[in-house]
Amino acid sequence: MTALQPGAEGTVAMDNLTREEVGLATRNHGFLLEALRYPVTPVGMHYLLTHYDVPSVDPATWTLDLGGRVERAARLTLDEIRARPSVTQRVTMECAGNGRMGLRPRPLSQPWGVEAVGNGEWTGTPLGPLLEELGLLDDAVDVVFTGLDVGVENDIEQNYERSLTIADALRAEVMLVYALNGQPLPPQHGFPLRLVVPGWYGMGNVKWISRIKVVDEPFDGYQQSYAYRMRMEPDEPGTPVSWIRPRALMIPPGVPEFFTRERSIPAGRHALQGRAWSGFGPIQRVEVTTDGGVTWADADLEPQRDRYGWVGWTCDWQASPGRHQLGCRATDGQGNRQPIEPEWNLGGYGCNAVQQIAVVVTES
Ligand SMILES: Nc1nc2c(c(=O)[nH]1)N[C@H]1C(S)=C(S)[C@@H](COP(=O)(O)O)O[C@H]1N2
Ligand SMILES: [Mo]
Repeated sequence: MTALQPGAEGTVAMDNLTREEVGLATRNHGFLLEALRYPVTPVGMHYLLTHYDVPSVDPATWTLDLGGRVERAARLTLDEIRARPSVTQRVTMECAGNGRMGLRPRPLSQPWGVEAVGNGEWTGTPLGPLLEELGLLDDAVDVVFTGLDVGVENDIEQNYERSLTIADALRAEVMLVYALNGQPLPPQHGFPLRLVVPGWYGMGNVKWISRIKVVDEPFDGYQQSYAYRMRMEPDEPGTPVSWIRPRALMIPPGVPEFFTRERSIPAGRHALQGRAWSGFGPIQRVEVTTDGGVTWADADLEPQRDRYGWVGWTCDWQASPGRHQLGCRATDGQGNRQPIEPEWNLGGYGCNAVQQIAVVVTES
């Protein structure tokens, strides 16, 4: 591996945001916490993360190349893909770096608060049957998805590329997607075709796919074998980032001050509400604190409509005058519960510490 460049994974900062982080943050927006009110996130409010540039794609000439360790390679047009069996799923997508800004020292990358999430209604065709039709050869190991976008990371020029093992690629929920919330994919979300891997952090959902290649050795591309690894030191191999850890978010109550975003709300009874999700299993429990984590109350959960989509929760709050520190935490079906403090790792991945919201309650 080449030496680390400033801004490559493995460089950190303590205090003020750098110019580069702010530059990334103006391109890659989070969603708006008040948009938690919508069961399906409106397209323009879904978070956005693009490593390089949105590529220019001509739908008239675009094709998807399928090949490698298969019996029958194929080339499909968008119309041919759309003519295949279609499925629509609500899936909560979250960037693996969500929550990164809570770390000290702070890994230098896209500086996410807690807003790198959205619950989209994705329409596409299941990947598994398509791979079966191609005829996977016995020595097939990984399926590599190549995006049309090109850039440089850690001195390496590359197309954005990620792989799935054959077993992961054949999961029934994994799909090739051409529509979001009933509209053709917008350019920034991967037009004309992207991968959606329900339950996994965002990096696996390759946008602007133009090639799917089955390979007979574990794929070792940059985004697979170097980036998106849980590790403490740059020269450790680490473990791959995959399933989304549990998280609950709350619609910040009351009204914000313009610049500080500090909240104020009149004393009285308020219904706190939000959403929770986890890749590991259905949400079992959401707890709410209004005293900075001293006491926790159980929120009421809506039935979980979609296995990989978020679930709504509400919790009554009798707000008394003064300053209050609000928070919420989710526990999933495998017993994973959000920590109060994020666990540090070099890339700043999987930082699912509880969201904290300071609210000033005024005399009503
Ligand atoms: N081709 C390509 N696919 C990509 C990316 C990218 O930069 N290029 N970013 C990944 C990351 S890190 C995330 S979090 C999600 C974001 O998807 P969205 O922008 O549609 O929300 O896309 C993933 N797929
Ligand atoms: Mo991401």
